[in-house]
Amino acid sequence: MTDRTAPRGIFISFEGGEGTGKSTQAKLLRERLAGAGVSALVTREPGGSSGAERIRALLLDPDHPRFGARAEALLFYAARADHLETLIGPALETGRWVICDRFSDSTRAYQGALGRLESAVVENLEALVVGENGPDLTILLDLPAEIGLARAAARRGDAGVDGFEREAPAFHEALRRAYLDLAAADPGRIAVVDASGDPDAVANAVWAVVTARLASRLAVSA
Ligand code: Z5A
Repeated sequence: MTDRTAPRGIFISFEGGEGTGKSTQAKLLRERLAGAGVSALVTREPGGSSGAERIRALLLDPDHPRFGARAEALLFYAARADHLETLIGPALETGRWVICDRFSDSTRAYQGALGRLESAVVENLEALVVGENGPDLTILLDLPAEIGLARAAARRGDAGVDGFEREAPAFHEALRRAYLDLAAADPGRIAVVDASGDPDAVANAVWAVVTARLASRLAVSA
């Protein structure tokens, strides 16, 4: 049942390059929050809602080369609009917290910085689609690209790779730099966490950030 008296939930996104542990940490954070009495929904981008998952299939089709940066940005934001309207927004309205594996900073890093799409294009789409409804807190999992790529390759095994996974190691190292630049430009929202430890050590570091930055909301929600 919808709780219309609850304060709006908190929106947290995880960002970082491939294999930095975003999906792993999103689930571990949900468990920590549950232990603190907070119900959180874990979702992902591209995708999350049924319409956005259909756009994800287009974007990550292993049999199709990557779209250009402009077309990709439009598709990622089309998926994001559906995700926000049908899943994230309604969950936050009922007081549930939302943890999202990637969000707009991925477009800023991949299509903006790496795809060389003018930042004005991304920020206009951001204003149109997201506006004031973006994450309250973003956790950037930082790791040398070669470690993330090795983790992702080990998990993938013999499965096929999509166009993003085919990018050269230098692309992934430049991506790391782009993310760190985004964090430096918006330290009030983006917290950088060293993702090189084992999953529990990284989860402890993530929890330290969440409790420090959202202490008042945790006390209210628990
Ligand atoms: N993209 C974009 O270009 N623009 C956008 O706006 C958006 C996305 C939203 C989505 O790919 C692609 O879309 C992505 C960016 C682009 N391209 N790439 N590359 P995806 O959703 O299929 O994949 P991903 O987002 O890159 O996530 P990932 O590669 O699946 O990695 P992860 O979620 O960061 O990591 P993980 O799945 O938690 O862990 C990977 C493996 O490492 C796994 O076996 C774990 O058990 C292991 N692991 C996790 N943590 C650790 C630690 N701490 N130590 C050791 N091993 C670990």
